[in-house]
Amino acid sequence: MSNSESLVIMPTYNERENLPSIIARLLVAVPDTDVLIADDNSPDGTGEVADELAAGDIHGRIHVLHRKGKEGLGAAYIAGFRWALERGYGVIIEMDADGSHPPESLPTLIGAVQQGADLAIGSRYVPGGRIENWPLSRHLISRGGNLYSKIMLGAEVNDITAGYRAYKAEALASLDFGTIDSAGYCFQIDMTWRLRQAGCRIVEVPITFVERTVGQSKMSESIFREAAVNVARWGFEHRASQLRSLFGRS
Ligand SMILES: Nc1nc2c(ncn2[C@@H]2O[C@H](COP(=O)(O)OP(=O)(O)OP(=O)(O)O)[C@@H](O)[C@H]2O)c(=O)[nH]1
Ligand SMILES: [Mg+2]
Repeated sequence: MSNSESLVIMPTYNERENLPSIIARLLVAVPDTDVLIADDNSPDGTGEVADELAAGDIHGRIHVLHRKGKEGLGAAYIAGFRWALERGYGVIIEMDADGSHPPESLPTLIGAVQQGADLAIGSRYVPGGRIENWPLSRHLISRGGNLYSKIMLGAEVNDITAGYRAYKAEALASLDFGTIDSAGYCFQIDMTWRLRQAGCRIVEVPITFVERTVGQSKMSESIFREAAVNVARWGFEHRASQLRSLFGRS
C-alpha cells in the first residue's frame, strides 16, 4: 500500500510531448498524490518517457502500466481502476494527459470526494466552468451530446461526458467492470449512469477545460456513434424498467 490516499490515472496514447509538463504541474498541485500512467504501447515512445519520469521521481509517486496495444480509453481506465483498488487508494481520479484538464483543480475534486461525494465531476457546464480555444463545431458536439444524454437518460448531470473526475474507491469497487465495454467518451457516460443507477452521490465542480495545443485528438466518428447508440439503449432500458415497476412487475 502506498502512503498516498489518492491516485491520478492518466491514459496515454502518443502524448510524449505533453506528458512531462502535465506531470510536473500535477506534482506541484498535489504533491502527496500518486500517478499511474496507463500507456497503450504508444508508437511515439510515450511509454519510455513515462518510465523516465517514474525513475526520476525520488518520492516514487509515478507508476507506469504498460499495456499491449491501443484498446481505447475505457479499457485503459478499467485496468487502472483494478490496479488502484488492489493497492488500497481511497480516491481515484481520471485525467487526460493532453493539458485539457488543469491539475490545479485537483485539490477541489479530491476534496469533494473526501467530503462525501461518490463521484466528483470536473464540469464545464456549471457556473464557473469554462472552455478555452474550442471552435464552434466542438462546442456544438459537446453541448449536443450532453443534451442528448439528458433527454435519453433523464439524468441531472450537466457534463456527463467529462473525462476529468474523482471517484470514491468504494463506489468504484461496487461496479462490475467486466460488463463495461464502452471505448470512447461514452465510457464516461457509462460510468456516470451506472453510479447514478446505484444511488451514488454525484457532484459537479467547475473547471476550465483547455483545448490541447500539442498532439492529435483521438476523437472519431466511431467513438461518436458508440455513444449515440449506447445512450439510446440505456435510456430505453431504463424507461422500460420504470414501466415494469409501474405495473407491478419486476
Ligand atoms: N491508453 C490509452 N489512452 C488513450 C487512448 N485514446 C485516448 N487516450 C488518452 O486519453 C486522453 C484523452 O484523449 P484525447 O485524444 O484527448 O480525446 P478527447 O479529449 O476526447 O479529444 P480532444 O478533446 O479533441 O482532445 C489522452 O490522454 C489520450 O492520450 C487509448 O486507446 N489508450
Ligand atoms: Mg483531449
